[in-house]
Amino acid sequence: MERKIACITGATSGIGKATAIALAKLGYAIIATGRRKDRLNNLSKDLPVGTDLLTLCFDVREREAVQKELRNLPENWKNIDVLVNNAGNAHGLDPIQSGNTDDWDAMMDINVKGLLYVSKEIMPNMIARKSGTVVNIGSIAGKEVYPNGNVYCASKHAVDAITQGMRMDLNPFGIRVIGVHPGLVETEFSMVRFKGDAERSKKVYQGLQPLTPEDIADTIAFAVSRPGHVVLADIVILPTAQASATVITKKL
Ligand code: NDP
Ligand code: 8X3
Repeated sequence: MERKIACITGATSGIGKATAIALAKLGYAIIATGRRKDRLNNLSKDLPVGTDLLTLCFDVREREAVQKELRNLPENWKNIDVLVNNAGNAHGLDPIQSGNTDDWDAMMDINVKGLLYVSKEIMPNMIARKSGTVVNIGSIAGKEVYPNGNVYCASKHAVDAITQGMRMDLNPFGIRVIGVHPGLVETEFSMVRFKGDAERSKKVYQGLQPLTPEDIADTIAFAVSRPGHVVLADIVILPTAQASATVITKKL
């Protein structure tokens, strides 16, 4: 197969790491990004033997760092075929009136602006080649709002809006834009949201069978491997125990 390149942001854990593995299994060369250098350095051990891997360590919030890393890709890594905008997280779960402004900044800066900064660097090459697939990881929180989810939900609603806008604006260039909106997936997500409170994080997934990062990665791999004339535009994926952002059946 002709060498194809997938760039996955936030590939150091959870959905991003599972997606790197799933796309590598499809034969993609992988650009994996994240802030934790040790995780990036160890990633190759979890990828299929022989995977062509380039790791880039940067914070998606830092516009200049994003530009520096992505504008200086080695020549044979410039033609990215698939971009998975996955880096993101929730910070806190508080009523709006007692929300922490640093948490608000983090969510808007990472989930929304970070996705834009990365996309801005990668879209021109796709446009020039009139080819490419962008997968934006939204959330059920981008389709519905739940109590105390306020700013996280706003950030993911913004991802949904940006995804729809990208699909329209990139349409003349034959670029596919896919929105993937998961419900509860057991990853490091809740540990980040609850700032390292392991007990509280575990409770989120107790009494139900949550999705695994591999469930989402399989879906992404399926979506990107459809024939070029097919775009799975908008995918909501929930665990069976979850009917909506707020309706969840737990057997405790
Ligand atoms: P994880 O916490 O396991 O992974 C988050 C990834 O994002 C890590 O690789 C992390 O890498 C990266 N990341 C976070 N902040 C930054 C930053 N500032 N700069 C660069 N990379 C960053 O969580 P998930 O795998 O669950 O989350 C992945 C995506 O899926 C997120 O967008 C999340 O909102 C979304 N999602 C998650 C759901 C869930 O229930 N888990 C459900 C719906 C959507 P590092 O720390 O090394 O920088
Ligand atoms: C993550 C899913 O419901 O915890 O986006 O917000 S939820």
